[in-house]
Amino acid sequence: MIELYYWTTPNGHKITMFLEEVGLPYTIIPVNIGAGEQFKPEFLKISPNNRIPAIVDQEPIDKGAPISVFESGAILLYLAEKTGKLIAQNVRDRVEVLQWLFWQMGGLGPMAGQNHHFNNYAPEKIEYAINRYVNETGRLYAVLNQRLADKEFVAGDYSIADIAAYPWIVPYKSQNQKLEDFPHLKRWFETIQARPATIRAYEKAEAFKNQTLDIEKSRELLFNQSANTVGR
Ligand SMILES: N[C@@H](CCC(=O)N[C@@H](CS)C(=O)NCC(=O)O)C(=O)O
Repeated sequence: MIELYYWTTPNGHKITMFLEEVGLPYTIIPVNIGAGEQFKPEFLKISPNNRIPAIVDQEPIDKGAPISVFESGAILLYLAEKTGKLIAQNVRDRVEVLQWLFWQMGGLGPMAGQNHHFNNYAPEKIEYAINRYVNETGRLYAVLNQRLADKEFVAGDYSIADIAAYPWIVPYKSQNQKLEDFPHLKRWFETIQARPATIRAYEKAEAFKNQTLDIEKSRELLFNQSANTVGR
């Protein structure tokens, strides 16, 4: 059984998408990041960066003690290796998956995240920051679009590289992007959106959607973190 520490955000959706796709049994442990649950000491033990997602695998393949993993890319890779699914086994196709997985983790995720922040959450509209992140998000969409011009999926067969990228394209409107500008990306997006596992993963999120809290309090918790939040 996989214990999934989860909230209804793009990085959370990555892991439910994977688990639904491969049919590995899992249980969701909600971590309401708008209510500060990511700072609970028991969560920090498995996710020291106070971010979701994280997992605890109660049945690792070596039959040893439970293994905990944080960082969505590391979790996807761990689960792909555990199951032998959604990652190629031969060296050439595997490195394709890995480089696009890392591209998402180091580029699309962080840049789209800052785009969301400065467009939707920052208390002031800072034109320079908004332009910087909207343009960079657009550039990354174009890179993905070009990659998909002659491929059904990012790295050949459907893989953790697609799963990592998809949830960051879902909120394209709030990133000030138009899918019509990226036809190959649009085709890829609609193909993944229609997968039964994707539909199930996003349905899982619905159960938690009503747990909205005081928006100001949530913003204070999420956007005023510093070294003092962590301690030294
Ligand atoms: N690089 C990390 C990013 C995780 C991340 O930013 N998670 C957000 C939700 S998508 C979070 O937990 N935020 C809580 C906070 O900022 O305190 C990953 O991919 O797992």
